[in-house]
Amino acid sequence: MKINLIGVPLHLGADKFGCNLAPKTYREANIVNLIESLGFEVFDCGDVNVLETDEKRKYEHHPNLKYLHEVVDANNKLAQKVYESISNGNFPLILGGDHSLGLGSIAGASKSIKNLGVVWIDAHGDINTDITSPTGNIHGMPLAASFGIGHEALVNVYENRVKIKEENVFHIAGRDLDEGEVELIKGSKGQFYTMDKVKKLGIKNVVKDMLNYFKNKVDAIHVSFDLDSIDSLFAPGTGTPVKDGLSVEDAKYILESLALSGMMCSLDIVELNPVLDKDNKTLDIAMYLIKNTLSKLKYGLENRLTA
Ligand code: HAR
Ligand code: MN
Ligand code: MN
Ligand code: MN
Repeated sequence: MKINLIGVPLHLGADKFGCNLAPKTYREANIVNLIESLGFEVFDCGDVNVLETDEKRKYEHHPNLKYLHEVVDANNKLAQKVYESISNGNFPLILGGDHSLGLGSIAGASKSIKNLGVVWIDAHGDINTDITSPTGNIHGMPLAASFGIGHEALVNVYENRVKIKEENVFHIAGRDLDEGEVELIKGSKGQFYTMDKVKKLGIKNVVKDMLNYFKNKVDAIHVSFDLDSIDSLFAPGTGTPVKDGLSVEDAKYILESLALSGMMCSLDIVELNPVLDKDNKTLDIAMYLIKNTLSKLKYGLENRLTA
């Protein structure tokens, strides 16, 4: 098994410049060496090519889906890379870019894995639609679209099918939810462990619930980690920072537990905005989390094989 790096220099889904520079920032910080030092073979698949556009063409394709064509195009390309990586027996590490890339990651992973679970770690719900979104930013919509709710251009990204079951979603660290999102969560079959709930239960119990929930339920789990899930005090370098979030150690514990479970098949790390970062604080956290998570992945594979 190799680690496949896939860069996604996309910011159009956030409509804010900066996170498109993150893949380059990770590479300059020697992410390849870091992963190799853990004993993995790394193959860098390079960056997904993002179409050029300009501000004036934001609403060219839809009045409340900014840069729809460009975001869908990038996600189609990403999905194919993720699909190829997993079906070749490798582990794709997707480096964003804005979180609209979750569309492509999940589309690709769910083509390889029939009954895919998704853990979405995020201050935001990312379950808006073109109708509920107050911003029109597609990075606020990918999770809902993946379980079939939203505009058909997003639901049918890459392939005309619903990618995951709503009940296969486990969302952690939500604390900045829009009205429409709160409504959707009320009647949802998915699991939503908001920050309030995390504080009440403690992170150990959240992880216990998560692993129990997925046991015998899914074939593998895609993990989508938005750096804004971490308290903005520690991780200021994201486009939409929110305070009162996870500690770095909480995030590490969630990700390591998933790696150790042997169920994790792919990982997104999204929303690093190097332009907004302070003293590389957020970059350093991202690198620290990647290092610790991947270092547990081997043990996870052994668990899976001996289970
Ligand atoms: N909920 C808001 C919206 O829909 C903000 C979404 C921000 N999303 C991300 N990804 N940073 O989580 O626009
Ligand atoms: Mn266009
Ligand atoms: Mn997000
Ligand atoms: Mn977010």
